[in-house]
Amino acid sequence: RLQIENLIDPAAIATSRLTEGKDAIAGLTQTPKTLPPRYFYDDRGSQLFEQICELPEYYLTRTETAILQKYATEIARLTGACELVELGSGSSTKTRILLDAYHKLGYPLHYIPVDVSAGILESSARQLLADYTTLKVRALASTYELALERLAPTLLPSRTICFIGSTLGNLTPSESDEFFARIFAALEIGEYFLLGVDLQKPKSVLEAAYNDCQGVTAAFNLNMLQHLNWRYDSNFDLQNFEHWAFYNETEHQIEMHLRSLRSQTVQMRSLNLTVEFADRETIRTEISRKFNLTNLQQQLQTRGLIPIQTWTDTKNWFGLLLCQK
Ligand code: AVI
Repeated sequence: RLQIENLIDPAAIATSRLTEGKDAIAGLTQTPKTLPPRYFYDDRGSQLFEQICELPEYYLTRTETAILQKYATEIARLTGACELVELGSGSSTKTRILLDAYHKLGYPLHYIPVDVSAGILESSARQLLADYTTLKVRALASTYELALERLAPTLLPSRTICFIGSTLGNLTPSESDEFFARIFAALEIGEYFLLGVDLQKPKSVLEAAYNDCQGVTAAFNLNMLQHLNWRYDSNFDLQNFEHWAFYNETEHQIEMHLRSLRSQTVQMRSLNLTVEFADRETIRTEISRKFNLTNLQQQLQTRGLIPIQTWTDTKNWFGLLLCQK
């Protein structure tokens, strides 16, 4: 019942080695400096992210889970029997709520988790198969782009592509437009897109979520430098940087930065790059956009993904949208 495909094939890996690090070079040689959030997720970073999801201040995971628990049956009734594709499936924890709902309605369970981390993909798929005896899994170790291009025709009456956890917020507006176009292209008319997003709310709540008391988010942010040290044979001294996160009210986004605590020079040997930092200069490591539901619904509609139902929690902190092509 388990099929695992690695779409990050040898040819693609060979090409990615050649281009590997280009994004880091581009980000660190521009002003202001940036680094792509993908560098958060080495093994330690992925563990720290799981810890973030449990933090009292980080309401996102808890709130989305509660919405899913309340409305999963309604979602399953609306879509009917369908194949579930999940982009960025990670540990697949929240997906279980959906699988339970489809199972209770007597629908067959076909699940296609997509994740760049083959390790977590395989272990969570095996665990799911042990727990759901009728489940069929086709796990794709892949980027979202490749996976969306390679979805085979579904054997069930419909398909739902799930993109939950507010990962959309980590894409810039132009990247999300491009992403929606890819979703549209991957769906047949009448098929579904389930999207979970974090919503605009008071600055104090948002800033607390990215500046937790235990310092887990700070460790997650700083770990990016550790990751770059081993990946690119670099010598970032973590003592010389600090975590800085704030809500940019004009752009409606949390920005995470790493701030240099002195003027310093860093060598990134395998990239052949020397990076100079002024005292207090920052590297922006992530944006996390906070959405207005009406604007987002309009944007999806424009992209041909028609929102047919939207659910939120009692505080209107998080939104779950079911769209249909
Ligand atoms: C993965 N993503 C939705 C998280 C977020 O909230 O934007 C990443 C994160 N960054 C800091 N804390 C969590």
